[in-house]
Amino acid sequence: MSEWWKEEVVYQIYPRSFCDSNGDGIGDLPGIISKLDELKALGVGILWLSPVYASPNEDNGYDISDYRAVNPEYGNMDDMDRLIAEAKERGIRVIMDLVINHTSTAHPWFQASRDPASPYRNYYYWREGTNGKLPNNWTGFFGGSCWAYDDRSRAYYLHLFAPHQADLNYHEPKVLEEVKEILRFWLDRGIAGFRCDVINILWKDSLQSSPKKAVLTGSDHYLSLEGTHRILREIRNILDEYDAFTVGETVFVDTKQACDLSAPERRELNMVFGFEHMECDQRIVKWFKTDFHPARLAKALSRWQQQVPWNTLYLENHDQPRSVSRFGSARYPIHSAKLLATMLFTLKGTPFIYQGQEIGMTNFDFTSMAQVQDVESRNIDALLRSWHVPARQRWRMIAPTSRDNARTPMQWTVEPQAGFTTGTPWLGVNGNYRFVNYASQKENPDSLLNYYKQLIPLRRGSETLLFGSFEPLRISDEVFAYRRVGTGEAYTVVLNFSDKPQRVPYVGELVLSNYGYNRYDGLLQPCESVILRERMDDHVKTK
Ligand code: TEU
Ligand code: CA
Repeated sequence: MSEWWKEEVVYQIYPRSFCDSNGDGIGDLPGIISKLDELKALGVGILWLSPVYASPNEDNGYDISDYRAVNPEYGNMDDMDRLIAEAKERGIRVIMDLVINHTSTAHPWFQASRDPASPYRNYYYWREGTNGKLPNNWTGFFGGSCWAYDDRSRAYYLHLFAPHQADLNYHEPKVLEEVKEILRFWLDRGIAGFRCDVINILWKDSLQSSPKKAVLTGSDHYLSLEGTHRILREIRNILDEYDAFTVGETVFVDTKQACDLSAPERRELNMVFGFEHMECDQRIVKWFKTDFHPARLAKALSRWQQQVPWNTLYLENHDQPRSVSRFGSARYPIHSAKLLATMLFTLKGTPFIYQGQEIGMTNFDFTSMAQVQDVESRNIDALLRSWHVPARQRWRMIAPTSRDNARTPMQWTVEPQAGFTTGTPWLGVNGNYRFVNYASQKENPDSLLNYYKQLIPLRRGSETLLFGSFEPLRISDEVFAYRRVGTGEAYTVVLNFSDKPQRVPYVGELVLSNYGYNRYDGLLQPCESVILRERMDDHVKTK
């Protein structure tokens, strides 16, 4: 099997918010096709589409009602075929989101399963509560219980996410057989692989109650269990027939579990998304934001770099606030966005760009819950309200962490609605599009976008940046420095996360500074990042 996915850069598209071709305010497949030249120019080799399947959109496509149909809001199967073909012409592979932990409750399987006599009954977890109580005490990812009652069934069904996302029951062997056919359906159309949604929680070993936990009571019954490993190996057999690629979204994994899920010899996933570095600014996941400490981010990343053979490198996706708002300096936003990009493309692993990250899109400018659509934010808001938390306080907790921060429409131009649509966008456009937009950055040689266009070929053209080993040099709240060592050469990357100049002892020939400098003397400007190169023969060991 070739490992083609190691050298590529992935670009994640959230279709609803990327580009609207017909003025209905919703991004679509023809819109994506119209931007393929831009993606090619950026240097992207893989496009990951968040779900475009038929869906009632309770969770914007992560609630699928037909795995073999394109959501008409986004286009039709011809558009999908055209996207795959046009991307291929430009050397870009398309991967899809595979959401198989749950289906929409609108899916025909679920609708049939509501009848206790149906052959589909066992596709889901139906349980009667005992003595008017819920079947167990588990809590869901979006807050509250994960059981919903269905009158027609006179029973509860399990949903680890929203009530409209019913968990599939993999104890029923037919479920995996269905999934395999869905995989073949898309692989035969030319899809190059899948990003696998919450893939490490498929197998539930039992539905017993669990000891109460701060986050997610019950998770000991489904996190990365042997049953899941077995399913992943079966799926991999099919993927290997097509030389296809998988990246697993794996929740609550440590480096050991990440290795178990992605080690090549185990033949499960090719790589996984860990979350530890994304939790470095959150005390209780999602709910309270504390200050960002660069050392915590660097420490988490370093540990993963050293302990996991091949990483995903990401700072954003459709579930996370924008990286420049989170990890960047308010005084030096552009330099810090470039610094973060420097880090993204010089660590070891496959880099993922989330749409808009390459132009430094920021968190939304919404001022109240009324502008938010995300089901997770709305659930958390309702839960906090039920605890009598005042509205202002609720907003202060939700605004910085809401998933809608990442979902505002892509900012293409200075035209109304940022050129995303000629109609009314489904979610508000950030007012800063007048100065944060693709078109103006394309023209400006010093822009973030053009900095990405320098970094991507730099990584691609260097065996050392692609495959060299990783060694941390310094981890502090001011400076994160590390070395990538290859044959005959080494790169030293120095990132000054602070707003103050920093003197550092590292040496080497300057390859790239995010200030555009062509001289380096060991003194870094605020939020300056440098990539230095040394040939091994003139290599002097530095600390
Ligand atoms: O996310 C899984 C997941 O862990 C998230 O719920 C995460 O806890 C939260 O969003 C962090 O803010 C995946 C998808 O990426 C997400 O969009 C879906 O809502 C979810 O699965 C259910 O399919
Ligand atoms: Ca549209």
